[in-house]
Amino acid sequence: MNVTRERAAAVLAGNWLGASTVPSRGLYPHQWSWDSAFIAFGLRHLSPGRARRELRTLFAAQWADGRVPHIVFDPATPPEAYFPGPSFWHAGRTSGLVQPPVHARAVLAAHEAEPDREFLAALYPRLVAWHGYLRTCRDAGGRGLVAIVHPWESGMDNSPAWDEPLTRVPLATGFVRRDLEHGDAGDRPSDDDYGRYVRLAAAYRDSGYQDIGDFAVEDPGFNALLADAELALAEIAEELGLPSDAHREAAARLEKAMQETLWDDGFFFARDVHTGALIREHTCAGLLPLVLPDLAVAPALVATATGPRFRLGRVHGVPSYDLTAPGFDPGRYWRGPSWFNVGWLIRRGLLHHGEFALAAQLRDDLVETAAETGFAEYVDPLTGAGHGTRSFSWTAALTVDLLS
Ligand code: 2M8
Repeated sequence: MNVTRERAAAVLAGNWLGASTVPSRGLYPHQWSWDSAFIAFGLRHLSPGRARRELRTLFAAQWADGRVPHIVFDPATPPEAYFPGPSFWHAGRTSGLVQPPVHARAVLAAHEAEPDREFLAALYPRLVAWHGYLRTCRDAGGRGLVAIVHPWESGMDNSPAWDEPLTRVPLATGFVRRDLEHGDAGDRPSDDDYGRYVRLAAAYRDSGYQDIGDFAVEDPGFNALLADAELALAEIAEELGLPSDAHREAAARLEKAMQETLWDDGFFFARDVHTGALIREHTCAGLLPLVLPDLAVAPALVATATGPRFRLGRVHGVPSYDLTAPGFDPGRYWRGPSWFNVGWLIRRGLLHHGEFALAAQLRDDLVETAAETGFAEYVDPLTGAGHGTRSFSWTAALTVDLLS
């Protein structure tokens, strides 16, 4: 076995709780939704049974309305280990927010690693309900696109694209940030960001997790991943001998709506649902539609990715934010650093669109950077230096996948 793969497997073993994996032992001591999907992509090569278990555990916490919660709290972990913990959410063992829907692809990949019809049949209706919740309850703009109601739902918490819509949200005070006990303040979101996150989450909680509040944004990353997930669901349906047209049509509708309403000047931008305006920040979320195999504008989007804003192929990974923007910060969370899940997704997109040399280069860089940084949470795109926590699960899992 390759040494890096062995080290990555050890990280995943160390972060395994028995039925799910924590993103990291100190900073994120519970189960996170999209982390678990990325983790399953790696686990399937090491232990397909553990990959299935990871996903089953997450979906066991699915709400009756179909939403898959963004955090499932581990009952054995002290509640004060993470803020906001279980008592904040008033939602039993879970939070009430969601995260990008990468799960259908992960379920399909786990099945492909070791076919298990019972697993597939059990997860299929849950995935249908999950996507159904997003498409119906979250179409706040009426454009056929999902709106996220909190920056945490994008998975890219302090993305510069959220700065403008967040100006409407007052600051909460009187809480203690547990994240700063584990992370360097310069690598994490600011106190002002946190104040707004907490206020927004509390307002959503107090509405019974129903009302679209001050923050509602159509994120191209989230919507592209949902379209891709619908395509994966179509494949799952076919595998089960069920009709799949509705899933392919849902994917096509999402792609059309993104193309018609979020695409401008060679890029996919987020839209602020309250103002109706595009948020003209170039973040890595706008590159994620590359995961869609029949994306007509792929050549133009690849040109943006390889151009001065992202310099794909000439920096480490895929920068989370425009390298030419005055606010670009190579070490601060989602405001510049390269994240491994994004690099892994973009590599898949490059393969779809015939960019084989660039995809191979990105793969080699991701594996090398992951190994050199001890599976860092994110890295400086200009130097490759690690930032955030180390022994981070999705970095390790996606490295296993790239090496398998
Ligand atoms: C980060 O988000 C959480 C809140 O959900 C946090 O900052 O505490 C993000 O990077 C998110 O994408 C990720 O899923 C989560 C756990 O790794 O951490």
